[in-house]
Amino acid sequence: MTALTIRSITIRAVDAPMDPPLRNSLNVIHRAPLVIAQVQTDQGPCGTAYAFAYAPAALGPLAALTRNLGAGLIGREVAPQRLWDELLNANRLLGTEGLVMMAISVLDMALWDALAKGAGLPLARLLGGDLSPIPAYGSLRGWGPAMLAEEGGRAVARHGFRAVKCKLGAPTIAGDIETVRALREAVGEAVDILVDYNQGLDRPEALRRGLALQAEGVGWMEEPLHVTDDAGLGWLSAQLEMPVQGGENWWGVTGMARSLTAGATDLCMPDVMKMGGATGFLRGMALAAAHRVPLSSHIFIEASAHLLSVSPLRHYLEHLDIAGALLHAPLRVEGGLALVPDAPGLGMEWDESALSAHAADA
Ligand code: SMN
Ligand code: MG
Repeated sequence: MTALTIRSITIRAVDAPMDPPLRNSLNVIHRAPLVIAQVQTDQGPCGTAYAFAYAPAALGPLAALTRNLGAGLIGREVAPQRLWDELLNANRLLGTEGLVMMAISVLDMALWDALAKGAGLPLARLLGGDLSPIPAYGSLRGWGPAMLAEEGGRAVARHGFRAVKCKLGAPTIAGDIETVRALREAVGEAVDILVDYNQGLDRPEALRRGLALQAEGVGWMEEPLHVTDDAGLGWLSAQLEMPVQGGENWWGVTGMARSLTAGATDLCMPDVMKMGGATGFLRGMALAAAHRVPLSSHIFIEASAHLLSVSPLRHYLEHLDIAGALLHAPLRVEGGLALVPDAPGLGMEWDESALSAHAADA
């Protein structure tokens, strides 16, 4: 295969509705502000990927930063691992967390997409994996017993999930238990229930709620404490038989290494955007395997499906689709398994009319 070189990089911003909205104990996310990168090569293949800016206020700055960093790559070979190291090193003084890492990630994923398209292979195959379907769980968007029971029952019936995840963090333990029982009633005994606190508890409350949830047979307790409280998370996991899950807010391999070394979590679920794209995620998967910590993904279902196909200690793909409405063919899940698309690259084809309908100035 001849080398690909970067001719141009186009950055677009879209601000689509999050439908239905994502609710958790802290807020409701109504919008999906996405930055979309397109890497056009001189040889023809064009790679693409997206980043999730989270807040509309961050959309313009993230698009501008991605555009500016991308401008420095024009004329270079599509060599994502080499360019990743260069970008990280070049931004050491600015700092490589937050928007900087998010911008590097979306460029990195688009470069990998171009490389795999150039090779005529799905990314999973380019990385040495295969297209075996990946176990997925349904990540629910609602809040409270009634909404979650309805959504959970529908998700299991539609996609055949063997596990579903809901957000917790009601004012009292009784409120959380009520939610878990309503969901159990809707999904049945055979489906694992996973719960997510989005860093909302303090240590004593996390232990109290953890013991109560464990008695309900909950499969994991996600982000019970602040992401930086490695000592507290390690302490909690030693008290509970139910696994403590976390990692979606680790920044890069360095952030992940710090928590894993501290024994802060039984299970992990790094986020491909906060890890630094496919390159950062690949390095993180090796780190998790060395620590013997099973690894799941966090949102970004399209890239994660390919990456999990080469994960040594693969657990679950989180199925929470934030870009599907903008694609011709969203990632499919059947019988609780995510199907890795048999198409070159990541297998994402944008629906240009949907992108235009939600285009944002940035
Ligand atoms: C989550 C966080 C941010 C965006 C979407 C979802 C959540 C999860 O913590 O684990 O799904
Ligand atoms: Mg979470």
